[in-house]
Amino acid sequence: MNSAAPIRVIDSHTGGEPTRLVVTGGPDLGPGSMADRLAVLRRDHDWLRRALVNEPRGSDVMVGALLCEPVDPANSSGVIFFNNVGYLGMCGHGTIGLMASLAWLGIIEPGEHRIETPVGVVSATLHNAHTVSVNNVESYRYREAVQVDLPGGGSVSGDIAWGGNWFYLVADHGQAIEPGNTAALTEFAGALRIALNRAGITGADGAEIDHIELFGPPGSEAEADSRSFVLCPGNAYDRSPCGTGTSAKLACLQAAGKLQPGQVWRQQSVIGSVFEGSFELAGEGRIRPTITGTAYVNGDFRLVMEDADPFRHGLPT
Ligand code: PYC
Repeated sequence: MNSAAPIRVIDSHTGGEPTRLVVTGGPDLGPGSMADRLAVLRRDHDWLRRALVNEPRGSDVMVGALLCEPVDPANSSGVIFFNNVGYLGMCGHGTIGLMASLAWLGIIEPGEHRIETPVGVVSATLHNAHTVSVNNVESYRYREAVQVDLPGGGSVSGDIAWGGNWFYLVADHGQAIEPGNTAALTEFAGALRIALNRAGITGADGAEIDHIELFGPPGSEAEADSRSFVLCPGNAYDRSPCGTGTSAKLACLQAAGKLQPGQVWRQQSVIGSVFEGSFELAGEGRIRPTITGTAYVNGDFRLVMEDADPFRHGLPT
């Protein structure tokens, strides 16, 4: 027997990184904040995350998003992001994809929109059908030059920063940040993340550092200031320059006195897509980053979940 679930999704990609947005048919998570609703989604409806982003319907690189009614009606929407292994506090490329998808549906017009996320309210400006600037959550460098020993010998030094997720940012790693080297980069960054966790090195309040960001020179200096490789928690690498990762990078540049408020930083991803970032000072060593990128809608469909299909809710993670 076939049963079509009334769950409609819009697919988009931001600089090559996909976002799959549930626009209707998601579960009722109650009237709480996005952080409260994330807890309900995680506890009672994790099947939706798996159905959307895990194989056989999804893939490791897919980021899912659930569109929610905002708590404050003055805000345009709420959103909860997730991936193949769990939930994200905030997602920069996903917010750009969300805005492009809502514009494609005719739900929002160009201009500024406030969006509730589990880690706070962000504002996003839709410039045209594809180009979006995200004024992200306050970001900061938490620790500077933290040394980590690698399992095969040697060590690296990197900064720990918050940009809406926790990042360990490394420049001096000896790896080539090139599209043909993603398998080796994934292995290196994965080993680094394990080493960090084993050494008990965390973000503030013991938070797990689940994103690793490696930097190198840009493909061409005319295109960007730097090229990066970002390993996400589920071991997929970000095809975009990573909005929260670029926010963490801006916080480190500011803390090191290498970038001034309003100055533009062009961050290139390992596949060559570019985000532009700048910041305002937010006090107490924090910045408010703005990240600009482009997204395109590339799918609009309803999920089908056949009762007889043992994997209708995705493979378990
Ligand atoms: O753009 O912030 C981002 C992001 C986080 C994980 C994947 N993309």
